[in-house]
Amino acid sequence: IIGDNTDMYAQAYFAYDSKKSGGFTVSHLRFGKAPIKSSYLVNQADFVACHKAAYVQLYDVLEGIKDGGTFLLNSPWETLEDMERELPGRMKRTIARKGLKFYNVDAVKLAMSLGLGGRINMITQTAYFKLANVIPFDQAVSYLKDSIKKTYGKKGEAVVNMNMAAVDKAVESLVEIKYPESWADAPDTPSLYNDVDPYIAEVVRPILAQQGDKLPVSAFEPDGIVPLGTSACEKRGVAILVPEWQPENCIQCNQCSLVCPHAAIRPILAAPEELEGAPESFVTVDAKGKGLEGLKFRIQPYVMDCQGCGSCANVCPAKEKALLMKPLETQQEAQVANLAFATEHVSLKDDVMDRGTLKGSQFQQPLLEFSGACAGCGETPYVKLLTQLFGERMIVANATGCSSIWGGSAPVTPYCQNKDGFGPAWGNSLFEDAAEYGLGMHDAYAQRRAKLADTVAGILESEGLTPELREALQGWLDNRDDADKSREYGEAVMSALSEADETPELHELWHMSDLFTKKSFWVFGGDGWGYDIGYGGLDHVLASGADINILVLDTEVYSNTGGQASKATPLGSIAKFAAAGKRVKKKELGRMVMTYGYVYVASVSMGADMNQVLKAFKEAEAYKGPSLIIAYAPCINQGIRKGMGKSMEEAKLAVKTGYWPLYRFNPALADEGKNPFILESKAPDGTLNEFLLGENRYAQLEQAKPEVAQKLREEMARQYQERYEDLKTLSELPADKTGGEK
Ligand SMILES: Cc1ncc(C[n+]2csc(CCOP(=O)(O)OP(=O)(O)O)c2C)c(N)n1
Ligand code: SF4
Ligand code: SF4
Ligand code: SF4
Repeated sequence: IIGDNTDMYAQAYFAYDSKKSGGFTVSHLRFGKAPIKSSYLVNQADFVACHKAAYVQLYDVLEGIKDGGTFLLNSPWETLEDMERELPGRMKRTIARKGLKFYNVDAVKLAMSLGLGGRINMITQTAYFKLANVIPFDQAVSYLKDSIKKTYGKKGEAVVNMNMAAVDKAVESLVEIKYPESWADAPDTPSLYNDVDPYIAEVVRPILAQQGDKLPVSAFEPDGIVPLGTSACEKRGVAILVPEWQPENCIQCNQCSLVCPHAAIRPILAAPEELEGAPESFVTVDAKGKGLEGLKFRIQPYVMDCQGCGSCANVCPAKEKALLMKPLETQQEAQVANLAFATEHVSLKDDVMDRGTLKGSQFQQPLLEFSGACAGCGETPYVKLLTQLFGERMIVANATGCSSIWGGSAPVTPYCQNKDGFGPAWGNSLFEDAAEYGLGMHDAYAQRRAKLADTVAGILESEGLTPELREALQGWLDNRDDADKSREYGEAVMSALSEADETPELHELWHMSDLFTKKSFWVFGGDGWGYDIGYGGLDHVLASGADINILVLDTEVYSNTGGQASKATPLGSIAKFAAAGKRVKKKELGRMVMTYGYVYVASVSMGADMNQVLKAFKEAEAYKGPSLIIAYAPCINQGIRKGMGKSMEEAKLAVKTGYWPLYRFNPALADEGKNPFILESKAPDGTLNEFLLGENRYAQLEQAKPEVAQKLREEMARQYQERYEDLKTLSELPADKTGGEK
């Protein structure tokens, strides 16, 4: 606005942390009468705005503000009393010592009241123009309104009107905070964190606070090794609304926990004696279900890790919702204390229920937690579930893409370990080579385990072994390809070894102990990887026959780089490089791969059928050969109009309308004389149009080119009906005509 409507020169840069949307962003804006020839970030500012209340604690947002500058805060704190209580001492001192003009706007409250949810940008921009006085305010308002029409016009009139109202009302919400001089000597506020681990205190915390550039090289380990599970220290506290559990309504299905993209809501099972001394608000009910007799049940929200998407509450199937979204500040104190109590006093009960069931899987510790994914992300719930099923023996090769960013970006890692120190071993190489990278890991392990088997066989030929050790070694040799038994016999070998006399062979065995348990090999990536850039490798690995599992997280665009079209982008969808709607249909990766006959293939959608996802994951893992699972993953790039909190509902609609088919192709069934192909979705229900118009990627074409959109939609409906009929025919073929073989 300034660059286009004044005679001033303007320049803007953005600096981000490594989180996906919802992370920390600084917009550096510089303008003036003289041409701008430098390309530096702003480090001395006249005006600083902080748009998230939680950031006053996490960052030194006033670093570099000029004497007499202006500070605009968006927070629910409107009075001096609120500010006295909430602002850290360091911030108060800067405000007073630099004589800042200090304003607050409760933009969230206003945005909520206008139906804008957490979208506060028009309110804060208006407040900026009011305070900064760069352009006469009336003119600024009219420029803002023009920009609204330009930016949001395609999203429909309702969105435009809400944003117009935001501009009109913003100034009413602006209050000046008259602070006392005594703030100049405000004492330091105690740190929010009690970090005992020096790596967290000395490396992670400064990087999280955007002070990483100031760390000396010597702060890092020379070998580059970093601890795991460090996302747990973040406690970002960025959700506006968080779930509150209503125990009386809960049917204990654990679906909330399954769908949470951030592992920020979990069921807890407690023995009555563990509840002694529990806080009053640590409410529990009798646990329901076989194997849970005598235990108490509770749903525990992790409110400081929650991203506020609302997916848990939306998916809750209880007759009266058992989760209600409430402002963070109403929940924080009690739930932080409840979580601390649970962590310290209640043990994890992961052996009371079959971990392969929906409910039982959620009593397992997720070994992916608090990742940097966007609120409501459709990718993370799949991977989190995999870690609950196989995490302690998973080896993961991750393609570059969102999953490598939310899965492993400095300074924290969301992959963690269980109480015995086991968890997914995870690596990211390149965008284009994840499958080959995974195959390399697989082959290296195969080679090393073959060596272990030789060593064990050699030892078994020797004399003088204790009966326990002999039995354990033989048991391992006979069951080394069975996940549970290989671990059990491996543990038996280890305990028998500790009693045995040390010989060079037994010593060697000791050093190979990480190989006893059969590993579970996984390759993860998005559709840009799996359908396009990594496709050659994916095909090669599937064709190799190796026992390796590939999960394609299909957001139908290259999500990490902002939504470019891939071969998975469907006909009629707008994407970058397909601005006028894609004119060719989506590549049918699953059907192509099924032609091999010996590859396990599944197409799944968590929001549509959670149990089918579980079945596919378990079958793929158990299948002694290559597997491919293609998972429908809602994403912010799709522009779901109901919001990302409804991503599970959207994924359900995708299946009902015939847009996304559900099936499993299990070659192991062919060995039993059965048809390996099982179609698990019904015929398109005729509501495809409603589904498509609920997502900007389709609705925008309707607005821009209604006739083209209409034609493409008709073509889509025809194609999806035809695909359904093809799949139905395949599912009804006699077993020997389906091509499934090992
Ligand atoms: C060879 C190569 N080209 C381009 C990139 C830039 N790049 C990084 S992630 C990404 C998009 C990944 O999209 P997708 O595989 O669909 O995964 P998603 O982000 O959707 O999970 C691109 C283009 C890269 N890292 N390497
Ligand atoms: S609101 Fe979203 S992030 Fe928070 S607990 Fe629910 S599902 Fe998880
Ligand atoms: S989804 Fe609802 S009913 Fe099910 S466990 Fe969670 S809170 Fe309870
Ligand atoms: S897949 Fe989409 S929603 Fe998930 S982290 Fe990436 S951009 Fe965000």
